[in-house]
Order: sequence, then C-alpha cells, then structure tokens
Amino acid sequence: MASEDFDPAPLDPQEAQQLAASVKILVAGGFGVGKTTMVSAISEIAPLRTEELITEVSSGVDDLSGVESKQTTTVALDFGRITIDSDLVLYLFGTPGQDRFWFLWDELARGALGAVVLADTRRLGSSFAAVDYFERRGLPFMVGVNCFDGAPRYAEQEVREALDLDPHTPVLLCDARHRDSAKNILLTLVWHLIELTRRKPITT
Ligand SMILES: Nc1nc2c(ncn2[C@@H]2O[C@H](COP(=O)(O)OP(=O)(O)OP(=O)(O)O)[C@@H](O)[C@H]2O)c(=O)[nH]1
Ligand SMILES: [Mg+2]
Repeated sequence: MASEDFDPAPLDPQEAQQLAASVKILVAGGFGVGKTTMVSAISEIAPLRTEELITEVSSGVDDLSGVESKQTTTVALDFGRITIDSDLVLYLFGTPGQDRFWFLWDELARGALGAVVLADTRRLGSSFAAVDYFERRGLPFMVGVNCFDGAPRYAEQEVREALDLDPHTPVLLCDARHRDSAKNILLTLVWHLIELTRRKPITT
C-alpha cells in the first residue's frame, strides 16, 4: 500500500468507542532489522530496552551475516508507548530478533491486537519466521520495509511476493530511525485493524 493511497473513512462513534482503548502492539522481525530503533524513535516515554553486547558467545550460535557491525542485541524486549489521540494509546513491545529467544515470543504476543513485522531488503529471509508466526497465530500484522542506507530498493509488490503475503496485508516502506515514518507504520496498522473489524465486527 502506498502512503498516498492511505485515505480511510472516518470512524463512526460506535467504532471510536470500541477502539477507546490501550492496545498492545508487537514490533517483530528478524535479527537486526531495526525493532529497537523503531520503538525508541517513536516512544513518548523513555523506552525500556534490554540490550546486551554481542560477544564471542554469539558467534556460531547467532547468524550475524549482513549485520556484522552490530554491537548490541535485544535479549528480552523493548517497551514504549505512543498516544495516538485521547481515545487510543498504543503500547509497543519489541521482540528479540535472535532465534535463541523465540521462547519469549508467545509470552510477548499474549494480548496483542496486532504486529508490525520489520524487514530489511538485504536479508528479507530473516523476517520469514515472524510472518509465519503471526499467520499461524491469526494475529493481524503489516510489514514495514526498513530502508537501510545502501540497501536494495524493491517495490512494495516485490516485497509482497518475496514474503508471500496475503493481498490484504499492508506493506509500507519506512525508516525506523524517524519518528514520523514509524508513526505512519503504526497508523497504517491501526487502520488495518479497523478495516478487519469492519469486515468481521467484534462480538461481546
Ligand atoms: N541506516 C539505517 N540504520 C538503521 C536503521 N534502523 C536501524 N538501524 C541501525 O541498525 C542497527 C540495528 O538496529 P536495532 O534497532 O538494534 O535492530 P533490532 O531489530 O532491534 O535488533 P535485534 O534486537 O538484535 O534483533 C542499529 O545500529 C541501528 O542504528 C535504518 O532504518 N537505517
Ligand atoms: Mg532489538
């Protein structure tokens, strides 16, 4: 979805009331795709980070190819918060990216309404597992293609095909370092959740 196509219909009062909530959102994706960077860029509170130095212990255990210059990695989670408006506050939980921390994902995903899967075009495959995880769990998600400097640029459709995404799954290019770009990603996810609710209303 190109950002210029992003023109959702306004919420009716009932929808606004349904959404008057604190919403838990996961920021997921492969190792080093920019999850911690995005949560930090957008959080209005000092983000909680659990970064540890990547040591020799990692070599042979974690796949550092393509991100050899990376010095720290998330070992538990990132946490941040953003107020979209008076009715909607998003609580952001960034997942750890390395395979050995997969066991934390189920706990982190509990209660989440949706997810952003970040992808790096130099290593798209590193985000397959996250796409697969949310598809299997039935948790709505969108893909944010984090445009690293010097990384190949692909059209949205090419990324969609490479990740074998459902046609309704939004795909948006972004720069995880920039607040406005990160906010655009989250707003796109929120509108995606609203669209899904419109197709299949929440029953209480
Ligand atoms: N050029 C550029 N660098 C970025 C971007 N996003 C993140 N980085 C850098 O890439 C590195 C990795 O970012 P992180 O935010 O730690 O990635 P992560 O996905 O949280 O990594 P793990 O938690 O280890 O899986 C950091 O050094 C960032 O400064 C980007 O959009 N462009
Ligand atoms: Mg991280």
